[in-house]
Amino acid sequence: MTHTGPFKGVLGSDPFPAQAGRYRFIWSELCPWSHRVAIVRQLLGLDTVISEGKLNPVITEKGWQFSLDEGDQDPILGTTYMMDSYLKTDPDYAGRATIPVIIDLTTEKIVNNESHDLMRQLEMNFTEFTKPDAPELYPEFLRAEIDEINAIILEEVIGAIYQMGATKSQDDYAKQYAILFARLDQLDAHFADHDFLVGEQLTEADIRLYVSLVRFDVAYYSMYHADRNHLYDFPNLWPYAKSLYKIPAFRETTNFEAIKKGFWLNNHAENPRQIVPLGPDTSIWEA
Ligand SMILES: N[C@@H](CCC(=O)N[C@@H](CS)C(=O)NCC(=O)O)C(=O)O
Repeated sequence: MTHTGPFKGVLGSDPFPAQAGRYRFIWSELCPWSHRVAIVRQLLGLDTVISEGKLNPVITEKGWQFSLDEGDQDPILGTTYMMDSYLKTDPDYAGRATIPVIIDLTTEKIVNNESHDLMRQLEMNFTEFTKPDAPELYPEFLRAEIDEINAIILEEVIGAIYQMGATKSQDDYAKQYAILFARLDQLDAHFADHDFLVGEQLTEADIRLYVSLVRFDVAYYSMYHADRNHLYDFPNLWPYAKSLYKIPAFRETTNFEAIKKGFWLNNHAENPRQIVPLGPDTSIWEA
């Protein structure tokens, strides 16, 4: 965690000390990168310490907008677009205003805009504020294994899915499809006799996998043609995903309607008619 640059501050270290009420987490339920930070925040009980602002999952021509709030403004920051905070942090900023971010309310500037950093900083630097029964999501004795599986998930699950969505080459699509389903089959076999990805406990690796699994049937299966089978067809991966969904921090941050709207309405090339599918039936997650 030795990043530099205007958006690479470290929460919980000078000049951004861990403090209750000082920071605001900005995200959208559509976004898997946001979702993983949202789960960490709630799982650790930091939702009482760090407030949240939610953006509309449907992006506008001016980027992410606070149109779920009255007056189309974040009630604390008074801003309309995510870009407003990027420009407040760096007036010359010319890149994309991505989410998630955490904002320092004393300056209304962004501390950090990288979900990997935000997860780790909350896990490791806010321990004085975490609830007493909070899980240790990146325990020292499992770190090597967690790092290894995180890299695999990034490349062979999320990475393969996004490449399948982006490529214009049939061969490349087929290659990524093979990588993705080989990995999902391997994970399915793993969960035949394990409850978690690493060790005997919930870790951040499970959170990173969950945010892809929960989007699989409602978005990736049809939009990115990740369609060899549904998530619910896997004998072990499906019960594993549902067991995570039973945990309030996972379930309460999962909004299938927002995910569907975001994926289907933000991808004009894939969905030129702008219809949001009514299926699949997501009530099966509750069973
Ligand atoms: N590296 C970033 C990536 C975040 C990201 O790609 N966010 C997407 C939404 S899921 C975004 O804000 N895209 C807006 C844009 O590209 O304009 C992270 O993991 O935090």
